[in-house]
Amino acid sequence: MFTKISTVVVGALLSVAGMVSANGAEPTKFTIRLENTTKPDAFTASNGTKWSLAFSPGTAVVHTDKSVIFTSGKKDRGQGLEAQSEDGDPSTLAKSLAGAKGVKSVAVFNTPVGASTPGPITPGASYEVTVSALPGERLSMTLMRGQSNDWFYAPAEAGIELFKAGKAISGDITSQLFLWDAGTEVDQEAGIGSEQGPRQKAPNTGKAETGVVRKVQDGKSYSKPYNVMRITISPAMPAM
Ligand SMILES: [Ca+2]
Ligand SMILES: [Ca+2]
Repeated sequence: MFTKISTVVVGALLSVAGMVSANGAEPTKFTIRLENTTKPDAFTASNGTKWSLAFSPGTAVVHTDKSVIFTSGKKDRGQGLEAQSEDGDPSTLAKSLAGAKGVKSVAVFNTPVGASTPGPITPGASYEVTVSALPGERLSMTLMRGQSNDWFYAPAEAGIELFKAGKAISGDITSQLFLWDAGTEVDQEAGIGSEQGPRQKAPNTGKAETGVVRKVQDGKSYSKPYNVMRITISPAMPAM
């Protein structure tokens, strides 16, 4: 009986603390997990080559303005999205965004869970990254789709609202991500293109495209993020 009463009291305290947080007194800490849900050698190219899909290190950006990384239908801004999309290197983009107008924080994720050195997430592997945000703030993420020339995953340019009616979002947000073409390098066939990440002789190698940032619409099921990855977000319980 006594145990049961204590549990009820603790629950009541937690919800009070949660309300304080939602009102903006304290930022909420969110843990984001990005998991590669594909299997090794799951895909076959037109020449019969089997290939696996991997995703690169990337950025998690908390922002208040709505288009801090790119604008759909416009050329890449030359702030590092090209290296993120072509070579899987988020470092230049992260540096450009840190302290930029409307940007609250920039985190780089580059080391798979359980690994000791940076690298891509291969089939079954995950990244985890933590961000802090106040109600009204938004989340954008960028990461490269391996086996492409210049394709990256990100939400719509406005980002993902981290709070709904003042309450921190929680759960699966994969459906809010899209696959984008950065418009910086001409596309080759996935998995075998000579200028794609795993095969190019050096970073930033390949035929320049001078196109615009746009959604990839190649009709392939593996180009839908929810068929190849799972992204979940968990807000931390407020500290007691
Ligand atoms: Ca392209
Ligand atoms: Ca390339």
